[in-house]
Amino acid sequence: MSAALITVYIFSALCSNIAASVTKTWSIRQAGIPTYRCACPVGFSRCAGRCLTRLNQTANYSTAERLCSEINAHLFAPHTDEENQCAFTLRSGQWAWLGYSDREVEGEFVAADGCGTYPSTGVRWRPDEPDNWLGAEHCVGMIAYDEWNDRPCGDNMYPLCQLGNCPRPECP
Ligand SMILES: [Ca+2]
Ligand SMILES: [Ca+2]
Repeated sequence: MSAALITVYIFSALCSNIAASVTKTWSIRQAGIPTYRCACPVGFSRCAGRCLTRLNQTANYSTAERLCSEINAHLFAPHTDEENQCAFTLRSGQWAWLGYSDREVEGEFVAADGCGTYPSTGVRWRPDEPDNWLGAEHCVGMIAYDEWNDRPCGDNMYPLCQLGNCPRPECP
């Protein structure tokens, strides 16, 4: 499939999702039921329909995972370009941990939200990444632009946390 076809496909899928979400929200409002399911708790901001926050302390990867879980969240695993831009904005120029790691199987980057894996040949990687440098890089950070890099899990970065697992919330 060509890149153009893939783009059209993704765009179509996004549009149909948005249309379904808008219809759902409208229906809920019509019925007079509060739309609290679609609001983010205090401390989280909404971006691309996700409830996200950047913690205010750096930590290694396993501690970052724990800190997110302490607020009933997990490390943010962007799945779309829009979500990836949310991560870029949220990190505000700081090094930040994302919810992907290949700690279990080298080269298989598993999403922290349970929504599958991201290929090591994907477009979100920084050029020449992931390189598993010195055989010791198994955790994914965003440290330059909006690009991903596999890094040693012992690095200290700001955790980006996200609410919600698979299946993903239906809110727009
Ligand atoms: Ca690795
Ligand atoms: Ca690397």
